[in-house]
Order: sequence, then C-alpha cells, then structure tokens
Amino acid sequence: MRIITALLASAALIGAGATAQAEPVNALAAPNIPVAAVQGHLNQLQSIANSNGGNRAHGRPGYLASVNYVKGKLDAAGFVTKVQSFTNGGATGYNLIADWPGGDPNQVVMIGSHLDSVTAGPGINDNGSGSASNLEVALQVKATGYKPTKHLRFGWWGAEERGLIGSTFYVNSLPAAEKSKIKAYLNFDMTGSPNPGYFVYSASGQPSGSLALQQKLEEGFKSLNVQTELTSVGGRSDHAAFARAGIPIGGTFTGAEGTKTAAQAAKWGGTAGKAYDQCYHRACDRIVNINVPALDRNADVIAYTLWAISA
Ligand code: DPN
Ligand code: ZN
Repeated sequence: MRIITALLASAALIGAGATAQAEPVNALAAPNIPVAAVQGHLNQLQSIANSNGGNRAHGRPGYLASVNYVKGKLDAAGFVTKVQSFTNGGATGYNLIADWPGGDPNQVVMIGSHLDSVTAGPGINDNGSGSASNLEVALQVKATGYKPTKHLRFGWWGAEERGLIGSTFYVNSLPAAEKSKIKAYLNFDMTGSPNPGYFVYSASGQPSGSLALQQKLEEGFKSLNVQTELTSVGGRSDHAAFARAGIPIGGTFTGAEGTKTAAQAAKWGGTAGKAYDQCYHRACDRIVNINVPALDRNADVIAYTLWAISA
C-alpha cells in the first residue's frame, strides 16, 4: 500500500499559492515496501532452517547462515557491515550491524530486529518477519537513492531468545560518546502474526523522545487506515538495552501468545478468543504462519517512520 500523505501535503501547499519549488529529495514520501520482496527473504530464512535442523537458533548453524544471508544482500547494496561476536551459553553468537554511508554521524537513527529463532522451530514470524522487513527497508534506501540528513544504522541481533543477549552486548560495547549519537532506536519483533493485532510500543515510562516515535508509528498506520493500540512491551525485546541507555525507543508488534479480544477482532478482523500467534515459539512458526497484509502494513510503516525521522 502506498503512503502518499507527504505528496498530498506538498500538493496542497502549491495549491494554496505557495511558490512552487522543487521538493528536496528528503521530503519525498517513503517508498511502498514490496511485500513480495519481504516474503522472498522469509522464504530464504525458511529454507536456511530446513537445511540446518529446522531452526535458526543461537549456537546452531542456521543462525550464522541467517546472518550471512542478510549480510550478503546488504553488502551487495553498498552498506558497510560488521559482524560483532559474543559468547553465550558456551556458544558464539553474532550481531550484524549495517551502516548506510552518509548522513550526520552525530545523529544516528537506528532500527533493529532479532534474527535468532528458538530451537523449537524456524522462527518465521518470531522474528523472520521483523528481520526480513528491516532488510527490505534497507535495500529500498539504496533502490530509491534516499539521501537522509541523519545517519542510518541497522542491527540484526543474536541470542534475543536467550535473554536479549546480543542487543545488550552491543549497547554495552558502545563508548558513552557513541551511545549519545544514537537519537532513536526502533525495534521490530513479530510483525506478521497470523491473527494479527496492530500494536505500537507505548512511550509511557520510556526515555524522553520516545513519544515522538510512538506518534510517528501511529501516523504511519493512520495513513493506511489501520487502527492501533498501544502496548507495553516492557523488557520483552531488544529495545530494552537502548532504553536503559536513555535512547528514545519505539516499535510495532502484531502479538504473540496473548489472546485477541472480541473488540479487537471487530476492528482488525481475525478470530476473537484465539492467540495472535498460536505457533509462538513452536515448530509450526513456518511460512504459513504469516499474515501477509499485517507483514505488508508493518513494513510500510517501518519505512514511513524511518524516512520521517531521518530526513
Ligand atoms: N521478544 C519476543 C520473542 O522473541 O519471543 C516476543 C515479544 C515481542 C513479546 C514484543 C512482546 C513484545
Ligand atoms: Zn521469541
């Protein structure tokens, strides 16, 4: 679905008699993220799990193969990538960090997702969904020739499922001066739940600056005519380490083991009384465990928000 708010806004300005000027590139609308491309990345993650014992878990070969898949796409697009290793539970884990060259190095906007699955299954919704979406958003930065004012950085975290290990390691590894350059961190963990809710992380109790991120994410859904609810994800995902460091955070979520209410089914469709994701942390978290419209809308909202806060 194409987000045209910014284009309509500029057309309205011209119509109101403002001097027509060439719009700066940065004011152009964020791209519509092609959901078929996101699904293509998910298919690759599924096949990586299939050929590596059925999962992409920390310390298992399917995890490193996942890192290498994402890294290969980013390298080919011109990102500067780094693999950061750490040890957890006697096994080596990896974070993948990708910087888009350019932008103000003192104003870093970061988006991230965990790339590991649990050992029980391939982790396609949890969290192939956020990982594949962020990957395609990154590739669209290149494809659209976007030249953000701020510096863009993407992170794919290891060992989230073992207690937010990779993201915590990354934040702790940054000197104070580097931490203070990160002006925003957006987290995408489970964005294609099969019985989806449309949740935006609540800024309440989060570092100052988080409310503006919450509102941008809400605005993105609003432009798609999708109603949202706020959710307090607390310390359940990789934004937590950034929040502890005082960095403004935000994110979206389509639900895990929680049950969809009747009111939610009325506004979002799907099945009341059933979990948002019945395959949460199970072997059945496969390609068929993805709601494609939810995946599509969230990917578009990721791009909408990233463009809006980095222009
Ligand atoms: N952190 C997620 C997991 O990997 O299991 C689940 C989750 C995401 C829960 C976001 C709440 C909010
Ligand atoms: Zn999980």
